[in-house]
Amino acid sequence: MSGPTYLQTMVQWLRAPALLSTGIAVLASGLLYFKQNDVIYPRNIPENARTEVPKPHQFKIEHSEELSLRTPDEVNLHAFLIRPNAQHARNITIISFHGNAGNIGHRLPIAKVLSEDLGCNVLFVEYRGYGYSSGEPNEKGLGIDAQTALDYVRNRKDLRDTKIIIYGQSLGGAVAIGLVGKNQSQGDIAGLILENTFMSIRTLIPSVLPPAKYLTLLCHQLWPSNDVIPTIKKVPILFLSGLQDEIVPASHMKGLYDACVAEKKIWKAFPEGSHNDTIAEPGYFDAIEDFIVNEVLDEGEKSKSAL
Ligand SMILES: *[C@@H]1O[C@H](CO)[C@@H](O)[C@H](O)[C@H]1NC(C)=O
Ligand SMILES: *[C@@H]1O[C@H](CO)[C@@H](O)[C@H](O)[C@H]1NC(C)=O
Ligand SMILES: CC(=O)N[C@H]1CO[C@H](CO)[C@@H](O)[C@@H]1O
Repeated sequence: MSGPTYLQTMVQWLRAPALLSTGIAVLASGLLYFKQNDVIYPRNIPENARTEVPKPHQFKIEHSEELSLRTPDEVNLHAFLIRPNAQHARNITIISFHGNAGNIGHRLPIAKVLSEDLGCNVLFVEYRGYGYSSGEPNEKGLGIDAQTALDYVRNRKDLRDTKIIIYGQSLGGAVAIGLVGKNQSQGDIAGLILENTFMSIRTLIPSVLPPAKYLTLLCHQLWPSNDVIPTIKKVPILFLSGLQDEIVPASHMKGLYDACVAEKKIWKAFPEGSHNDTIAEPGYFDAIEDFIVNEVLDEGEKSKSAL
């Protein structure tokens, strides 16, 4: 793997800011209804997250394009498309939805491994209000952003005949589940990968902070993944769960797994993985590669190994 050093650096960064956990405390301490978008979408953490988005060349990523995707409601989404070397390329495009802080540049080490080591095209999209994207984040808007990213891949000549995998970490898992739930009927979404995501925001609040239980009704950003996941039938799903997750208890991933009735569902737990660093646990990318080879590619495509 070419990416471990970058991944370690990325994990160091992810450890620094206080993310959802402090967010929940703020939520509970009364700022509640009007401030919850700032809490659930801390797009200004770290401090320079809206002004400095690291570029692919800083991670020695060779093939990349910087894109601006226009949504139907006229928001400009900043995105990177990372391509594998032609001789290693697989017939796959991964659309990645990020967690709730930072920007896509901070997560480029992940794209590097997925493209260079696993041979996939990778589209990293920055939600509205994050990084260089315009607009303000909210549940409805992020749903439009996700749809815009998928439609972009579906309409782009050199990507539209690839198999699409939707990959979401933490908040991005909820975005990914919502998108696949709405768009599975066309049959071009070949896989869904979820990492350390929650069953819903309302169920997350009491498990993180029991006294806040009664506050959950004031929560207007719902992200009801537990209701949507049972509607996904034909798309294979990989669940990557860090059992030491201190922000989203691992019981949420297990709950989603249990609620899942997809024809293929794969469970992969990382006993030492916490919310931020499961990505750097041994076997993480192997699990993704196994999923791609066993559940996503057609028989004829399997022999063309990317490695
Ligand atoms: C992950 O990030 C959270 C929030 O910033 C922090 O509280 C926690 O200590 C981090 N976890 C690890 C294992 O570094
Ligand atoms: C890539 O996958 C698509 C969608 O399954 C399929 O139609 C196409 O034939 C595949 N292309 C190659 C070169 O294997
Ligand atoms: C093919 C398909 O199912 N597309 C749908 C994806 O979801 C959007 C938003 O709900 C619909 O407008 C599309 O028809």
